[in-house]
Amino acid sequence: MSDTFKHTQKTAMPAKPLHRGRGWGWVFALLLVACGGKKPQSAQQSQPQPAVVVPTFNADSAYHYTAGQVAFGPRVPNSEAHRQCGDWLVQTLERFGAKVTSQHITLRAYDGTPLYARNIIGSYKPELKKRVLLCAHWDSRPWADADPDPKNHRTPILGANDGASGVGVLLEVARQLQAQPTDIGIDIILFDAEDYGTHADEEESTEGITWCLGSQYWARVPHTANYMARFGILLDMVGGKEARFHREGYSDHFAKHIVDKVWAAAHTSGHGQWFPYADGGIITDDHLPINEIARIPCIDIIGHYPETGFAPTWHTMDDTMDNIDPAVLRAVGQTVLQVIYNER
Ligand code: AHN
Ligand code: ZN
Repeated sequence: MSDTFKHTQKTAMPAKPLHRGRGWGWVFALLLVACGGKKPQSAQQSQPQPAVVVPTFNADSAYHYTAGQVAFGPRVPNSEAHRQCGDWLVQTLERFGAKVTSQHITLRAYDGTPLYARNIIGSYKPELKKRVLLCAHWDSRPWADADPDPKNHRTPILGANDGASGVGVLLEVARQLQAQPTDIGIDIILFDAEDYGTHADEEESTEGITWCLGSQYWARVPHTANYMARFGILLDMVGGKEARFHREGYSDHFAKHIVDKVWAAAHTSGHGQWFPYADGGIITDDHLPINEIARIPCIDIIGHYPETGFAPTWHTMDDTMDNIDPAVLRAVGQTVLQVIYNER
């Protein structure tokens, strides 16, 4: 159908417009000569920019990629499920056309445990200088230390929301990037060892952050020398039922212009109700080393809840697929697409 329409349009046009076009063309050429070959200012400004077509985020795909990670079981560093999920993430990004780099690193947890960790970076248009960084953590917490039942305080969690949701959204973004490339380069960074921070029963260290170990490493030793991006967006806990996204404190401190840009994009794309212009408090997360160490302005889109701040399933046995809402994944995913397809 559309082929026929295009064909009809092409063949229906010629005679009159061609003639008229040639006539005005001479006048325009004379004008150019008269102006010394430079187009007048007003003509330059009125050049129409081709309209950006932002692709439609598929929330069912993002949900499926979230479930795909959870199906491995808890992705706790040093476990078999963690190893297997890491391989699957690399394969999936490669299948979606990214150039994938892995940083295999041994990190030291706060309790001395060596963590055999892996940061996974999927790059699109790696040759371009104009870049945006999108990130999430792919590991899950080794303990349900916020579970209402103390018997679970040493049991690993599934981390459907806390970990898998952000990665699920980014895998769907990767699929979209393969189908329709952006003008700029994109790096999707999946950080490891975010959630091996101090157990709730123990004293939090006063020197250094025990969380975000993978991102702290990457911020010191990026996957390419002298790496730089215009800005970064971190997704954390972006699938929980009833979530809202408030402006996070470090994001507003280090990258207020990016928070403004992203919140405006949420409203433009019709998801404003999920992104109120409200204060979400300050949260130590993977965006902090990216701002402080790598010096890239990076914001955190993180689910916010009225009483607790974090989701009620946070670090509990209830952080399962049953508590993931595709509508929340969509609000975040479509907003991210709205931002990156408008960068040039
Ligand atoms: C702290 O609890 C210090 N930061 C929250 C970062 C986090 C944990 N994100 C997901 N899990
Ligand atoms: Zn966590």
